Amino acid sequence: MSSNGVRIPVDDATFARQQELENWRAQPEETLNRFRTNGYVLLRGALDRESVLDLRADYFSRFPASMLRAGTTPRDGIYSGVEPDDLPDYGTAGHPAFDLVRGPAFDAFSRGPQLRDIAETLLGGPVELLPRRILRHFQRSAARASRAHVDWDYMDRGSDTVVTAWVPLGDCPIECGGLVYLEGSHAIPRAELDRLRDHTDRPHDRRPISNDLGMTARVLGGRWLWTDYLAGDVVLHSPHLVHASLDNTSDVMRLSADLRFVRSDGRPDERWKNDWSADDGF
Ligand SMILES: O=C(O)CCC(=O)C(=O)O
Repeated sequence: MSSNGVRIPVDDATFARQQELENWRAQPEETLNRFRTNGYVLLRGALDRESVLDLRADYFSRFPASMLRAGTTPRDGIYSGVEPDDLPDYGTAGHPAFDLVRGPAFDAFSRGPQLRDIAETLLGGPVELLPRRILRHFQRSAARASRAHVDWDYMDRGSDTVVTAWVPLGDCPIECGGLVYLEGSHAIPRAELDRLRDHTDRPHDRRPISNDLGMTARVLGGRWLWTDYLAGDVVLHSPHLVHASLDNTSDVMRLSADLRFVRSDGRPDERWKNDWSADDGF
């Protein structure tokens, strides 16, 4: 197991499964209770699986067919090992990720009533979807993933009545490198997070906490909470919960969206009011 190429010990001191909440639709109070207690809540089957897979197919069909393993479909999203030539940098103008987040299908998907209802349950009132919606695509060859961080460090110029919905766009078992949460970390005092920020591969950027997830868990305490996500699942987290992602070691490409909702009486961070572009600097 690794994240950004840095190995992580695979043992019970470092990893544990995320909590599941059966029949969450019938238990809005318990859903909220879990979210407040744990800083995240995993909701199985919250979205229509076929709609999720349609969006996956839409995205991967925008690449040259040579990027997909022969005999497979864009809906499968299986990497051939051939990196397309002549693509703009990831998520910048002209790249499929840049175009997808500006298109009507992605817009309708992210504005669907299911996600809004869940966000309203968790934030306790009407919500607005923040326009800056990030699409993430990680494939095996890259050894690239998200460093340990809290969302608040990227959006601290607005109110913190915010919830992030992390939406896997396709099945995402652990070998595809999904999102992991550091158990109980929403309660860790900020000064303790700050102590780790020197131990990073990006010393010029004070927002990530560390690229070394094993060390992060040892120093801060808690285990990395993982699960095998299925298309249709959504996991929601507090802006103060430490999270990261793992390297994809599978041929199945990881595609996901992070969508953020702010309570309507809160003030959105100005930087999140425009469509995402990977070079927007935020
Ligand atoms: O998908 C990832 O690798 C990171 C996502 C994330 O940081 C988030 O949803 O807040």
